[in-house]
Amino acid sequence: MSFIKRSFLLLVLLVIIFPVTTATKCISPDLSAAGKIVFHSNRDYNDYEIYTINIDGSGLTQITDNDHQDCYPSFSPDGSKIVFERKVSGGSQYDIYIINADGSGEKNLSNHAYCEENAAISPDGTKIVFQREVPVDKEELFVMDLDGSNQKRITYTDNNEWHPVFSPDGSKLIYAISKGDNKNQYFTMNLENHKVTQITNTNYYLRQATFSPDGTKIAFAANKHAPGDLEKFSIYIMNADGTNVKRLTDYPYSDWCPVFSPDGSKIAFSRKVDGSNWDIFVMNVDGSNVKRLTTHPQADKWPCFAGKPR
Ligand SMILES: [Ca+2]
Ligand SMILES: [Ca+2]
Ligand SMILES: [Ca+2]
Ligand SMILES: [Ca+2]
Repeated sequence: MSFIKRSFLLLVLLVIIFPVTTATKCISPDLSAAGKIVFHSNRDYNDYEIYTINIDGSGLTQITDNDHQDCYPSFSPDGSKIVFERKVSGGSQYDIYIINADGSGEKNLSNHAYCEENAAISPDGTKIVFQREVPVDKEELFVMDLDGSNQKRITYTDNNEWHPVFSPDGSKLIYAISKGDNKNQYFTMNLENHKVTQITNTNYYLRQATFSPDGTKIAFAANKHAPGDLEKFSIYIMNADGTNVKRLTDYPYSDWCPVFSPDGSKIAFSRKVDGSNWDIFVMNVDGSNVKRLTTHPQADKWPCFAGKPR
């Protein structure tokens, strides 16, 4: 056997014995779900339902169909499940639900008299972080297992903690704290020691921050270009430590809720296209090549990619 053949065999054996481990511990996305975006819409002119669509705008699929408000969906990392929040018809508060991406197996995970919102699944697919409106203390962050068990409260403050999402390696959360000044500042929490680090200190309002898949950047919506105007948000990007803030979109109405594609090359977001109608858009990560994926006159909002759970 030649040296080259022996070396190749050795390499194959090494890969079999020591599989390449990714630094992020992410589960490989299901290829059938790759590029899919989940969002909520009231395009049936009733209450909100959950839908999915492909990144090229094809394959629109309705996932839920009921009289309840189903909204703010997030994919699991493998694209097989969707978490979302529901306010039942006639109800006054939300619960966190999970459903299979084909619409089967729906389950109420929080089933609690307080309002639970903004659920996001961890990159290893085992935990869900969410916010619960705890009376007196206002919004607090909780984590639970994917079946709703082991609910644990992880913040105890007089401020509102909200919109939590995991970092791509699952080691920390990024989330907003609102101190009643109508601005929001973003913080990270190390999930091992619960150390909290403030990463923004702005005089403008920001919301919906999310890490890039490699953890080096944070995309968010903000009105830095029009402080005080809550009708004029754009998509921005910054380094993970809060430095080097750059504006990516420039539109007369609001752009909200940026999310990275699993390969980090694209950002999907929702845009208020004409002052009332919202649609789902996708662009390159540098803000170029903006493409509209939905065109329905009703609201289409809150995109999230399969393979990058918010
Ligand atoms: Ca509904
Ligand atoms: Ca509830
Ligand atoms: Ca709080
Ligand atoms: Ca629309």
